[in-house]
Amino acid sequence: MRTLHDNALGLFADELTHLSTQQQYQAVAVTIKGYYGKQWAATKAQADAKQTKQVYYFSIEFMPGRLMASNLLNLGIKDTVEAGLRELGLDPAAIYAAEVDPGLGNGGLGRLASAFLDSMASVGMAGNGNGIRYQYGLFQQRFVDGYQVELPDDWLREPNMWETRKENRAVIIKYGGQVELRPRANGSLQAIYHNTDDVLAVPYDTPMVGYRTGVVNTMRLWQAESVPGRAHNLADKARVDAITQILYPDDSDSAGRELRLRQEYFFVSAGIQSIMTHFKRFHQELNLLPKFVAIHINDTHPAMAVLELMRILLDEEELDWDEAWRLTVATLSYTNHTLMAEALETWPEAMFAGLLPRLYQIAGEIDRRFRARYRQQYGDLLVNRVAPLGDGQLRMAYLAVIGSHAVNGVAKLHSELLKTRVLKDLYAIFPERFSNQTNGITPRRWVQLADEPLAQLIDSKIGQPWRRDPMLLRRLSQYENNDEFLMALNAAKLANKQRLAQVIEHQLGLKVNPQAMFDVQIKRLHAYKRQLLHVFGILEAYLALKKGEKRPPRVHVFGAKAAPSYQYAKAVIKLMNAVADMVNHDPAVNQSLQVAFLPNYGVTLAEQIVPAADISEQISLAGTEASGTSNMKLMATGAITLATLDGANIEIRQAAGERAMATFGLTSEQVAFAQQNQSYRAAAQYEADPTLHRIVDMLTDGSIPGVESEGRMIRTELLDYNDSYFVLADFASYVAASRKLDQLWAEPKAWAKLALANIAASGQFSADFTVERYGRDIWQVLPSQPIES
Ligand code: GL7
Repeated sequence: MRTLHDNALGLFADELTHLSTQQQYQAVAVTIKGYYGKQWAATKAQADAKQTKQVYYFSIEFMPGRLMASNLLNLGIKDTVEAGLRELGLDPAAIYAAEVDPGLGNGGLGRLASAFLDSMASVGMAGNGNGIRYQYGLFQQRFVDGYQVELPDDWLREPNMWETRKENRAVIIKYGGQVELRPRANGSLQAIYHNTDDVLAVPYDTPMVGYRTGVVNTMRLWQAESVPGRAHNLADKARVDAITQILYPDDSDSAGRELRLRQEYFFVSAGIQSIMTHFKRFHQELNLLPKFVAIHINDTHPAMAVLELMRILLDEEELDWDEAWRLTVATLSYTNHTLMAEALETWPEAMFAGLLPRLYQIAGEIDRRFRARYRQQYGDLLVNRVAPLGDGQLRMAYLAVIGSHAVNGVAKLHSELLKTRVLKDLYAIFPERFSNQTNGITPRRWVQLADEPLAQLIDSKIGQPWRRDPMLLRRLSQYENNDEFLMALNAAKLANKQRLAQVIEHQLGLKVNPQAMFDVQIKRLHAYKRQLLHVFGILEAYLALKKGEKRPPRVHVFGAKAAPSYQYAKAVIKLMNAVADMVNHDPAVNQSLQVAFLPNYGVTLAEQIVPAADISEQISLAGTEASGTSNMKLMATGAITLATLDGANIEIRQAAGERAMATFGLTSEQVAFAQQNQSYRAAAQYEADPTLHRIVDMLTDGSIPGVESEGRMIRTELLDYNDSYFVLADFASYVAASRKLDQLWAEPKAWAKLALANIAASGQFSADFTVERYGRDIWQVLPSQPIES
């Protein structure tokens, strides 16, 4: 700990114990950097020396979460450092809590990207992140009078201790202007740009420390700055800075705005330029590019990688079209993350051509060749539907499929629906490109760090090897009839619930009963995820309790942000808070029913909620949630899933066993059938079920104070617009499944046995396995040797 004292003095010219917790955090961070700095350099040196193939994961979002505890765990020095800190009279937990959580993403998609970086380092794969260093992350959510209020997330106000600015690796990004094509001596065309608007992209590198592998990979985030000497006034500078100032707070929907297009080109062009520079330091032959480089397009936002790589190979490397195209397709791969049609990004041709004229020309040529190549065989109609240009738009998802050698969905059902619905026509042309790669999570963050009581219990029974290989959790099955173990499992859960109860009391001033069943739904607020169905379940219990029925006590815990412009989602938030108020203040029910809606859901809050959950609500309308990943985190810490047969829920049920999950609701086939035949009548459900009738009426008859306009909006969606997400259709079976869990709760050992079945089966959802499958099926990259340092 000598270095820690020196670092404190060096940074702040004061003794460690005199510093603020934030300053202590910074001193500890600098000390930790000393541990991994060598490994980081060695990882790069070994990759260069051995020429290992590099994966570049292009993602417009990353949500790494706080990194201090995770870095210590992965370096294998967490216990030692914590003991040292305590000896100095410092509190490790308080120091960890001083770190800001970089919320550079909206939800599951961004979190998955970060899990993959952690996993690639942890299986020894050479994996790099490429994204944007937003000055402001996803908004901070507050509730005022039950309404969502958004505050800016000024996450860089305190210094970011992990990143390193690499000014010497900055590149220039060109927007706008005109392109002139001049014939070269060899007959190819030279592109000359006039009057472009140039912006400097400066990389900031953050280490991704592997779990006890010695591997330290890099997440590279780019920041926009004026090219030195070229900003003529403050307005110029402000326009440039705006490019990386804010994260678009839209979940799934494409943000049809020019600034978003600028952001996308910014990190795609910067990333590809830096990849090419690095590649060319070692190789003269461009045809080796796919042998040493894999570029992954994470969802549609970086799809213009197809155009940018073509531009560089054609214009800068002077390859002919066919060779450039062959290399581009062989280097790129694409993951689709959603079934929401509105999220298949498209750009108006005029806007795209104005901002990126050369890329637009290349898109036109890809479109022309695609049509010429496939028209005969597949017919004009099909080709028109999926060509890169159509209806005056550039269709980025189609471009991504056409320009990649591999395309995947993120759970079995989702990948099937891509083939049969969303990307059906392109599947007809390129069937060999399609595969499934079910999502994963990092059990290090969610079990080892967030759920220490469980992790220690597991260690005490099967030792520590599961920490490296989570498939070994299967060995816990031998305790399924061991009463002592089952009671210990319940005790570990109770400890986590007590901790969450403190958070709830601190944040909401609400005292909840830790002995109650904790029923958790944590995810973005979206109509298809059906938080409304959960609210209806709460109202069902409320009415039953009011009538004097007995129910085992439940605490409903929510976390959810709504996109600021998504009015329906915001109305549901207001309703949730109003129902919480009504229930929590009603002495006739609040011994058995409580609702805690914690504001500002994100990675850090999830770390407190996940281990405390008894029930995991995964209740999206079947056929709408691509995969989900909170479902995996929650099962890994022993929650029992209350679920529709959607996304990865289906695979979780297969893994844990049918009995270990409470399922309900229409299947995706039934939903599709009802939609095709327009056979669903929401009003008929409302008329037929008196409880449902009563609940829907409560929205507007004043029973729930303060939701007049929101209640009307929701009622209109349900009855006048025929309930787009089948909430009323699934209500009865949802309540029945939930009531079964009430019965199970009465038998703590039976409950613990099912929790155990989930924990023991959770290993297969480690993202380590997911990235290994991507490596084998898509990137042609093997997990490699530990670093020799
Ligand atoms: C999402 C999906 O909605 C979610 O089901 C999936 O688990 C996640 C990661 O693959 O990707 N797609 C998307 O646009 N967001 C998601 O979370 C924001």
